[in-house]
Amino acid sequence: MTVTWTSGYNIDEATPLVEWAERDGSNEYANYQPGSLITTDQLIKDLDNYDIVFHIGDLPYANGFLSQWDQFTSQVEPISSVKPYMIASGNHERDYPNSGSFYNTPDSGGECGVPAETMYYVPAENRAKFWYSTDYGMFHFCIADSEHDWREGSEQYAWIEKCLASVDRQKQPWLIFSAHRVLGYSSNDWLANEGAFEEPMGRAHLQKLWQKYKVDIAFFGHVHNYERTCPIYQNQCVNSEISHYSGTVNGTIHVVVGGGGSHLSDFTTINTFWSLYKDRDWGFVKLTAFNHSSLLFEYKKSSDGEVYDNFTISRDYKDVLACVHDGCEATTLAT
Ligand SMILES: [Fe+2]
Ligand SMILES: [Mn+2]
Repeated sequence: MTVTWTSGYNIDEATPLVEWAERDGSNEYANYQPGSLITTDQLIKDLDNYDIVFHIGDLPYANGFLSQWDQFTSQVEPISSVKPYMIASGNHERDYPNSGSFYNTPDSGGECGVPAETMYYVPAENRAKFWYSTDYGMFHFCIADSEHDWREGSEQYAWIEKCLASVDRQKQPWLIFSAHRVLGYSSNDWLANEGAFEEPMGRAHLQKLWQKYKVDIAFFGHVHNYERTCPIYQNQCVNSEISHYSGTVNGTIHVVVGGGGSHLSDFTTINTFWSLYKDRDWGFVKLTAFNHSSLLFEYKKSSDGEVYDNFTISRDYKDVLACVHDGCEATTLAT
């Protein structure tokens, strides 16, 4: 089965590619979404070749203008009418001062998540807390909500641990974590300027869970570009392979896939050792699990639908169970 990922449908105003993002050619509110059409069109073209889509937050950037939701839902309808169209909560769906969002910013224009959680179904226990798990084929997905507190001790942290711990990797060997904001790694310039290469407090709280439960890939958006890291454990690259992983991978691969269409984000000039591939362009990722032991990851540009970055993982169940680094309890033969 195959999964398609993207986040942020919007525009770089400098690009000559397209001038607006409305399918009917009408004027664009805030001229913010032109780049989204090429991503949408590639996904429509490939419709017969994937089973489910994850659009991980910042969908129409309606920011309180509901006509933008009408435009967006119509734009993606050729996809969402025939495939599960799974979303995550982004700052532009949820955040507003004093509304309970983790970030006290006005980014949702007062929507506070209501249109998003009403229009799109997700199997969350409480849709106002937009985190959920779902099994699909050979994948187990834990979709977190970066707009609500995820730190250790929070309700969401307990849920994330429960979600990761509950996977039966004989049935779902491919374990995927995702959230809108970059809680893992990004070489984006503003995150680099803050010195952390992530949202503050992301890794500090969640890395031990990704490690303990052996998350294969963590996907993030919010930063509007594409980037893939080496397999990481405790801030270190733990596998020197770049494109064909076999056996125990040893760490989690982090992917920023935020180039769904919004204005693009620049990378820092700092050389981040864990970064294997960067692209400041619109694009999306396609995951294909051929079976329980073989996975293909492809990053495609929205402009031409061609693959620009890819890797494979080949491994057995025993490789998933293998102890890595300090991940298993220390034992001795003493009785
Ligand atoms: Fe965004
Ligand atoms: Mn965002």
